[in-house]
Amino acid sequence: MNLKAILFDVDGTLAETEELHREAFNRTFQAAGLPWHWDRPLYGELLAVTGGKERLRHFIDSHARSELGADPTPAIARLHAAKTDTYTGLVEAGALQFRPGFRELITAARQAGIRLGIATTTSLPNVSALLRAALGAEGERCFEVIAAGDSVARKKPAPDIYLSALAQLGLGAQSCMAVEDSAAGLRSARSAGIPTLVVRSAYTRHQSFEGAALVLDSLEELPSHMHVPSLLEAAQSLHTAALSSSASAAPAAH
Ligand code: XBP
Ligand code: MG
Repeated sequence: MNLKAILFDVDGTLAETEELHREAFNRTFQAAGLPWHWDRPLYGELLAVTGGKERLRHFIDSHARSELGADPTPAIARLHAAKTDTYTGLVEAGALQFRPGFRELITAARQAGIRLGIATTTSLPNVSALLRAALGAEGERCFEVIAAGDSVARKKPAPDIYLSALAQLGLGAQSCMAVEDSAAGLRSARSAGIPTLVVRSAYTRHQSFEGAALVLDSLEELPSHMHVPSLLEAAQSLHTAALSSSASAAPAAH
């Protein structure tokens, strides 16, 4: 089966975003007069909870239960909206760029008629700001589907966001490939049945990635791993290899 679409995660995959998310959370806490500061070790632990609102709720439940009263839900919504404004402002000011190879892969895939989608836990305004900053004013239009944030009931590691992207594309899982950076993202994509390339990021290098088609530290390593000259050919070869290894690993049909 040929590769028909590539589905990209955003945070950690297209760009190393998590330090900027952390900065935006901390600026928001300070502006709200809250005595909280998320340092790197703490944020590394908090990343186990995907989704900014969910992460905030988990932090409040585990570290700051008394500070927002009996029902923290309205405060979480306000804080998260302020954090999104801060984060998108920083992205628009040029704080992020794509990781090496992603722009090239996106360009080559578009030229070859391979469809592109996004499947992410992050909020839609964050995706839009990054795509515009990295790819120009028309950046969002490179992607036929942008499945993001609260558009599904369950965030990664549940498969919902990938299933939503597949449904919008009208494609089966095996004709696509996902690109992820985290164990939660890999689980989400694999639970949806999609062969997955992992490109580890700053906060995910220590995680384990059983079930990935391949694990790299940079997308630029992909062509040499697949013994082909270009990123797109490498993605296509990896997809073919992933399908044939999953077929050979499947129990024989009787
Ligand atoms: C990324 C996330 C996101 C961001 C924050 O996970 O968990 O929550 O950290 O974004 P993944 P919001 O890369 O697996 O999709 O604050 O907008 O939720
Ligand atoms: Mg990610």
